[in-house]
Amino acid sequence: QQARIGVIGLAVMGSNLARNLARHGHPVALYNRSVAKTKSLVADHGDEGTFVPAETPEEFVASLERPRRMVIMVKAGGPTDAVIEQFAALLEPGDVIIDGGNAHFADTRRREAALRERGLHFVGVGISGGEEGALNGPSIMPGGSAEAYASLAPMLTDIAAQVDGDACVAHIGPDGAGHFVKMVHNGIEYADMQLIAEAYDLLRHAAGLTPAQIAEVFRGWNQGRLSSYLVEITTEVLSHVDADTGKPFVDVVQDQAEQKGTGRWTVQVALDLGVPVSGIAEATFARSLSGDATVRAAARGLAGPQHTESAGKGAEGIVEDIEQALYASKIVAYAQGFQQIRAGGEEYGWPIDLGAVAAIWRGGCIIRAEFLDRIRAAFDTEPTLPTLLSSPHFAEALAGAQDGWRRVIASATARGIPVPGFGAALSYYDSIRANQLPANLIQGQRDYFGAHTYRRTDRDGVYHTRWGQDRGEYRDS
Ligand code: NBP
Repeated sequence: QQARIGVIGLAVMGSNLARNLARHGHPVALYNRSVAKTKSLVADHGDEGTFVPAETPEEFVASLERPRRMVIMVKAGGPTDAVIEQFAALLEPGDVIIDGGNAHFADTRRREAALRERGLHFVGVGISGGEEGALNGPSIMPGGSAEAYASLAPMLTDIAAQVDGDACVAHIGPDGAGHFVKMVHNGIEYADMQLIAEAYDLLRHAAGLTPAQIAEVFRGWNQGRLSSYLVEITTEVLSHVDADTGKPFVDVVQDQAEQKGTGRWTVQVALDLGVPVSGIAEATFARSLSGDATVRAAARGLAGPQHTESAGKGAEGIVEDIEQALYASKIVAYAQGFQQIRAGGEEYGWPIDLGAVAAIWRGGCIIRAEFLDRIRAAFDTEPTLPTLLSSPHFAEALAGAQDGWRRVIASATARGIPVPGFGAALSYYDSIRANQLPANLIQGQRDYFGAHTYRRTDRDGVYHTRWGQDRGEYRDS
C-alpha cells in the first residue's frame, strides 16, 4: 500500500493530524522515533482510515507515492533540523517536506533555502487550533513555493476547518510567510486574552460582579459582535467551580501567567520591523509581570487611590462600557497584527492577501471570531487600506465605542485597576488620529544633544540648529 502523505512525529499534534488525513480518505504513512507511539496510534485508531506504519525512516520513505510528501510534527528548533536532515538524505528532487511545528519563520526561511538547493520543496505550515483543531479541522497557514502548495492543496483543503463552505487554508506566500502569519496569530491571541482578562478584572472589581455573574455577562457578549472562541471558553472557565473547595475555579488558580514564547517572537520581530504592536507587547509584558513574584511581593504595599469601591451590582452602564472598551481594544489589537503581517510581507517579499488571512482565521484557530468576517470584507474591498481602523465599518464602530472606552479607562485609573491592554489600545487610537504628535519636540531634543537634524513644517530640507553656539540654523541637505 502506497501512502499519499506521511506524518513524522506522532505526539498529540502529529497523531491527530494523521487521523484527520486518514478520516478524509488519504492513506497516511506513519513514523515516530520511538515505535511505541506508532503502534498505539494504529492500535487505537487504525479503523479510522488507511495507516501505513513504518519502523525506520527508509521504510517510511519507501511507502510514499511520488512526489513524496511528509509532514514533520516534532518539537520545534533542534529536533526539527535533525529530522529534516535525516529524511532529506533519503529523498529525491521534487519531494516535499512540510514542517507543521511552531517554527520561527527565520528558521523556515533558512531551511527552505537550503532544501531548495538540493531540489527539495520545503513548506512551513502554521497550524492553529491545538489538539482538537489538528483532529477536527485546524486553520492552516502554508508558506512555500506555489508548486509545492498545489500538490498539497487538495489534502489541506479536506482537513482544514470549514466556515460557510470555505476551507480555512490559503497559500500565504513563499518560504517563511506561513510561519510568520502563524506567529502574528499567536501574538494577537496573547493580546485578545489579555483584553478579555482586563474586562473580567473590571467586571469583578469595578462592577462588583461574581465570577458566575461575569460568566453570564460573557455568555451574553458571545451572542453579539464579540462572539469568538476565546469569549466562549472564558464563559466556561468562569462558570467552573473547583471540586475540592467549592470556590470559583479562577479563585484557586495562581495569578501568574506562563508563556511558550510566540508572543515574545511577535514583539521582537515587530520591533525590528518598526511596527507598533502595543497590544501584543503589553499582553506579553503583562504575563511576564504577573510571573515576577519578587517584584510583586516588594511592591504590594505601594500606595493606591483612596476610592476603590465598586460601582455596585446595579451599575448596568459600566458593564456596557466594558463591552465597548473590549470591542474597541480588540479591533486595535487585530489592526496592529495585520499591520505587522503587511510589514513582514514588504520586508521579505511576500505578496500576502490580508483579506485571505482574515478569512482562514474564521475557523479552526484560537482567535476565530465573528468579526474576522468584517476584517476580511474591509481588506477585500480595499486591499491597500492603510489601517483597518480607517475602514468605514471599523471607524464607525470605534466612534460608537469610544465614549465608553474612555470612561472605562478613566474609571479603572481612578480605582487603581491596571488596564495595560485597554490603555495601550486607546493611546494607539488617539495617536494615529492625532493632527499633531509631540514627536516634534523629540526631534528638537535629538538635534540638541546629537545633531541628529530635523525637517521643518514650512519648507523642504534637513536642518540643524547650532545649539551650543549661536543657535543659528543651517541647512544640512
Ligand atoms: P512535541 O512538541 O511535544 O514533540 C514531541 C515529538 O517530537 C515526539 O514525536 C518526539 O518523538 C519527537 N522528537 C523529539 Br522531542 N526530538 C526528536 C528527534 N530528535 N528526532 C525525532 N523525533 C523527535 O509534540 P506536539 O505537542 O505534538 O507538537 C508538535 C509540533 O506542533 C511542535 O512544533 C509544536 O510546537 C507544534 N504545535 C503544537 C500545538 C499544541 O497545541 N500542542 C499547536 C500547534 C503547533 P518521541 O516520541 O520519540 O520522543
